[in-house]
Amino acid sequence: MSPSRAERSLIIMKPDALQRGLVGEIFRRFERKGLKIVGLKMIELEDIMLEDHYAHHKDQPFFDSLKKFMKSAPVILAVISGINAIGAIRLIVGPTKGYEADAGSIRGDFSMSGQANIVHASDSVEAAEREIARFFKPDELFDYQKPEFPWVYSNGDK
Ligand code: 3AN
Repeated sequence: MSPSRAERSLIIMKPDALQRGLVGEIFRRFERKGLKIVGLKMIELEDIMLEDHYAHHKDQPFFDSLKKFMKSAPVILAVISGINAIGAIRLIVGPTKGYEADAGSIRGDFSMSGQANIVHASDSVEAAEREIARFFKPDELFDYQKPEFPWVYSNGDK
């Protein structure tokens, strides 16, 4: 796969993002970067979704607490697209533990926690496509042109 292919990432704005009024701030950071919102919804997560989404953590001691936290308020799900979007979004989000994340990243600026860390972002193209399919039907995802596109990318990026 070419490293410069357009990619999509599943973003989850976690219960702490909603409770702390950070939803607009998070979207602002993705939008001003030049990324494109192509899907959006608000849901309450259920155990079955979380057991699938966090299957890699099912044997961890924090798994029950993680599920409880993720169900403690609704979440906002977004699909965000762009060339090289997966890596770019992970940098904007920062590493898992907020207290270790660089200032300037979402977790670095707003989280002191390993669990309440504001936002989930897909960590690979394969994971992203799996995660998007878990939460969005094909007709809930949109394809549209943004006039700023030629100013965000240059020919070499495509
Ligand atoms: P990331 O969200 O940075 O990709 P993962 O996939 O390792 O990190 O972890 C998924 C979620 O599980 C984290 N966002 C966090 O909410 C929770 N989590 C991970 N590690 C811990 C931990 N040591 N204690 C509590 N919760 C954790």
